[in-house]
Amino acid sequence: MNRRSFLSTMMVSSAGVALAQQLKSKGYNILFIAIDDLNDWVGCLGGNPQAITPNLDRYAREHGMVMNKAYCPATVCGPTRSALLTGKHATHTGVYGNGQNLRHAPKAKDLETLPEYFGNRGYHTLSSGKIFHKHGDKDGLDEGQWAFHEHIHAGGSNGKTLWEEKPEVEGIKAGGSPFAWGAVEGPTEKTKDYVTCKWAADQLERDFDGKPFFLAVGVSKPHLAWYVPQEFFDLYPLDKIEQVPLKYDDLDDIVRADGSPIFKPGGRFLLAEKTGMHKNAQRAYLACVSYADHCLGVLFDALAKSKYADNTIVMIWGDHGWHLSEKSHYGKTELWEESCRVPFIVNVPGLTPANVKCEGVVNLIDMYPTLIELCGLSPNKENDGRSFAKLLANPSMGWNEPTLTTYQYKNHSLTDGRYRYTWYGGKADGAEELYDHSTDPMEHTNLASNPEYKEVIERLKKYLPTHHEPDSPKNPDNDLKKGPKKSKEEKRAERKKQKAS
Ligand SMILES: [Ca+2]
Ligand SMILES: [Ca+2]
Repeated sequence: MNRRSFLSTMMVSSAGVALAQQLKSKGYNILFIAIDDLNDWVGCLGGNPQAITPNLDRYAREHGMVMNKAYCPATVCGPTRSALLTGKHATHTGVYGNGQNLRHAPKAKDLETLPEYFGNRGYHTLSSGKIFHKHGDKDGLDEGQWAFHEHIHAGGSNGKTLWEEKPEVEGIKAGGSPFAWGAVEGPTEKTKDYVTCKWAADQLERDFDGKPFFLAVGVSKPHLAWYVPQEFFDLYPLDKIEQVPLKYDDLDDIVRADGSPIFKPGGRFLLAEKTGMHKNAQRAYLACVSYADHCLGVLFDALAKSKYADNTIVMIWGDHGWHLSEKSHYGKTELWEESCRVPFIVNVPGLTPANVKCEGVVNLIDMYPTLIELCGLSPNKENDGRSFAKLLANPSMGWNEPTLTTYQYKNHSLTDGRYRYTWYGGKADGAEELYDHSTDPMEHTNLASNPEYKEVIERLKKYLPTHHEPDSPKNPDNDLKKGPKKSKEEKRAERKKQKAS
């Protein structure tokens, strides 16, 4: 143990003793920052050493604690956000897919969501950008505005496209969001995430009638499509990009009982492969990560200068991971580490030591009960997660209970910080995967059929959910992706209203 970590251990032990007292005296505000589809390609997370993220890195170094083993409750936007915002796993709500709006799910619609919980208990709640998943609904676009006292639809618009790349091969479909990228005309200050972060920065100059605030900010990149200003592509010269190593046979050992493979290479992977665009795609993702980081810098600077700097809890999280060719896959959805692990940085002034990496296993669904405990509210009995407030005060304590990530009905993955165990009860008749991260961090060797690991599997299996709520109804109005059509006058009036507020 070097001197620095010894001192930080001393500091956190005393913090642990005084946890309850310290928290009661604070009256914290909350800054809740979601970054859509950001994986661990962030400097301080170490997922890709090429990532240029000076603002997130500086925030972690000076203020935040990096939760190095943080996992999402589900590996797609809608279900992971539904779970962490309602505090309930998909297995209890039946919200397993992006087409299901929690507001129409019988087991989710009456739950008090995280912002409502704070809003109903003395907090002023406000948001902009994607916090809840968006759904077209009969009354228009439902982006969770009902959960906040104030919600501003994300503004800004990217300028015209300067150049773009869109890998195309006849007969191969990418699937999902457009697999395309390129540079848009600046200035960066006019683009969506910058406008959102600037809006949030401006809120920190307000008073909230003496109430604490819950400010939620949703950053949209690096979600596809990867269009950001040229300056962010310029950070990564294409010929300097170090491509993720390919392992073509990696899926061969993930098989059904009859030995047939469960997975095949994804459409986006095949497009990148056939067009020779792996480097281009990975560069574009990195450019979007740096763009998101740049926009967040505006918010971090504003917080540091504001009167709320010392009494605001900050939680910065990505909603799930993202594969960039690992397991022959570009995207989220499946239950491997690259999809399940998320960036998560936490600052609780007076409690969390800065510049510390915490190896305790946490899940984003744990944020709800943790924020409740940190802010001294009474617990919500409906919460599935467990508060990690103690861990924040004492980041080296033992904490590694296996945590759950779900993808669709009856497919689950558990990790305890060393092993990842996955069970495909819905997808492949109970087929399994087991990886040992102490020797195989990229999950290349499936140990599930190796008898030496029988006990490990038996131990982890006990944590699989016992209840599987059937799929909740698909949102009947989901094809109204953007809500009913609006006239030019209506749109203009809306913009005016947003500007004024
Ligand atoms: Ca997402
Ligand atoms: Ca493999």
